[in-house]
Amino acid sequence: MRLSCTALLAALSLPLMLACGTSAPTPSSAACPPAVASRPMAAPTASTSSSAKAPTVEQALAWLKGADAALRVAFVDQSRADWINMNFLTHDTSRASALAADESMGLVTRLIEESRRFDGLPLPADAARQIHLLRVSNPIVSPADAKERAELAELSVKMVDDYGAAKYCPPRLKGKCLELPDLERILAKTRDYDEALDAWRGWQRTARPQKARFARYVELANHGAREAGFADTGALWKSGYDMPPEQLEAEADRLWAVMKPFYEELHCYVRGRLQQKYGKDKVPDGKPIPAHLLGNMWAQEWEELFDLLEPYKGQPSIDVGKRLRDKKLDERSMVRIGERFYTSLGLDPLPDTFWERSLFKKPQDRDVVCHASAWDVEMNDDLRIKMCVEPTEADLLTIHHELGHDYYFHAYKGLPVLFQQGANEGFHEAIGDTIALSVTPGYFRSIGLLDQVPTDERGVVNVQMKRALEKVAFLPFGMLVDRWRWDVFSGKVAPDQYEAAWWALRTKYQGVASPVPIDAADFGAGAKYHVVASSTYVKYFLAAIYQFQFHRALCKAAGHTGPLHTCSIYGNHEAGARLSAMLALGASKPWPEALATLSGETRADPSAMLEYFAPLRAWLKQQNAGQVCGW
Ligand code: X8Z
Ligand code: ZN
Repeated sequence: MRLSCTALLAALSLPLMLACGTSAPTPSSAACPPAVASRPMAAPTASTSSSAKAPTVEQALAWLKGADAALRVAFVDQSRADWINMNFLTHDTSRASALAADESMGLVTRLIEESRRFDGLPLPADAARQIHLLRVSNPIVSPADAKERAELAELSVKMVDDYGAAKYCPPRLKGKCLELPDLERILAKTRDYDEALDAWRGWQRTARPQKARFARYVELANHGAREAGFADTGALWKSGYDMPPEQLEAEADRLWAVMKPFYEELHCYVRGRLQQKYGKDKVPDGKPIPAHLLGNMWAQEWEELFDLLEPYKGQPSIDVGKRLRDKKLDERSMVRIGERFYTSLGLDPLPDTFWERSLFKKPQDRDVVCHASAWDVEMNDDLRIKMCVEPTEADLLTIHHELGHDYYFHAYKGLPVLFQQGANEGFHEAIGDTIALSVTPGYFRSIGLLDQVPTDERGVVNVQMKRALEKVAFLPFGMLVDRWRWDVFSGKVAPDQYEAAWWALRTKYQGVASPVPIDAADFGAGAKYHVVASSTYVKYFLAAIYQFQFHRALCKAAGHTGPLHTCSIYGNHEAGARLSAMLALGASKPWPEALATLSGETRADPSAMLEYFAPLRAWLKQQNAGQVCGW
């Protein structure tokens, strides 16, 4: 099942990394034996026989119990293999991961097929929901054909592994190579057009060999999705939101339409400042911004440019990164800071095994997948993160993000496996970010990471600008990654158009342009982790909206009365209890019900985000007066 940036690895992002050791539980009922023997995939099954007579509700429930047990075993096996692989990228760990993926995909495909027998039965709501989730929660459903399944598993693992091990070796460095974190650091720090271009281009190039693999993966994944009854893999992805797939797209459009004017105002201001820095020949009026100038490999978050974009100079510093470095806080200490926020809400401390088993620091002696992720390998509070932490404010916030996943895992660990997911995928992504919204300058001062808190209007605008460069700037990228994949999966975009379609979307939504001529041999989309890792993306767009809604609700529960941007729920147990109640539901209820437990609302509502940023928005409007905005 899909889950966050959890381990899902290779393609099959299972819901959670389940528990219960290696010996598999036995299905509980002999009346309608599920296709799940002690090792998933072990034996042919009676239940797939179409000649069986109509099953009963009791048989369906017994089957579900067996399915739950078998999924747990398969997911734990896969998760463990993925953990090892992503922490030690070698030929053999990759093979082990692919074999585990093959098994768990095979199991899911078979269970989906078997579950058809129960269609039309008057099942209890919980059981019907589990069967629904079985069908929609795995981003990749393998074809029934064993050869195709093995090929899909191998391709999926190979793409992630190559992403993790990719390097750019510029001739000028004479054999020394740069990895993604090095290139990201260059983009964040340099203000030299050509140096940024070199780092950006170097990384883009690494994705070229992935393109043919990805095209084949699309064919195979679509084959599986169609066998499972979906129009294509994109339709499968859009089916996980308790609404028809087309409605999800319309819902994303609705939210984007509300937020777009704000994004355009921010874009306008940023372009103006970049013109001052680089000149109008490099950053022309009325045109998209070159994609390598925004301080981030994908131009998805722009906060690294804060030094260039700071509205008011001479305000108290809000640069926590410098203090982290001055204090020489190591990776573990940074994660402890994150944990302390959650425990201040009355949530449990992380288990000892979290500290023993997580990866916090980029190893020097081997390749790993550095993209941050959160795990529960044994689905039994075996919480972990895997992250190449750097002493920066961005990474401190990402730690809060990842711990949000872990606290979700922890809250729902007692539920049936198929409920061990977020209320929807966007919820999973929103939890840690909701907490991070309470990581305010005032909070940083209280833990000794800032000396002074900006209080006057100018200081507030500075703080808001920094947040908007992260949150508002992100919105269009959050939208477009899956728009591109939906079009690829539906066949609207063929492999020879991958690159052109990618840039068309980036220009349309983000207002950024490729700094080099578009070349069909490139694979810009494949230079993004989630694309090669089968990790869905529109969840982050939704999460960006939800988190402000969650924040507003938790602030209300905490008794906060001032403007939303001044609220921190740090230390508030009432807010913690509210949050925990929603987390504990997992995916057991449709997401509007989960939302209602937290906020009383049943719809995504961008008004909270707009309310939060009201001071900045008013300021931007003044700044942009008389400017020609848009692209
Ligand atoms: O992938 C992530 C997290 C792990 S779920 C670090 N994020 C997206 C990205 O990096 O592209 C968080 C924000 C968007
Ligand atoms: Zn995440």
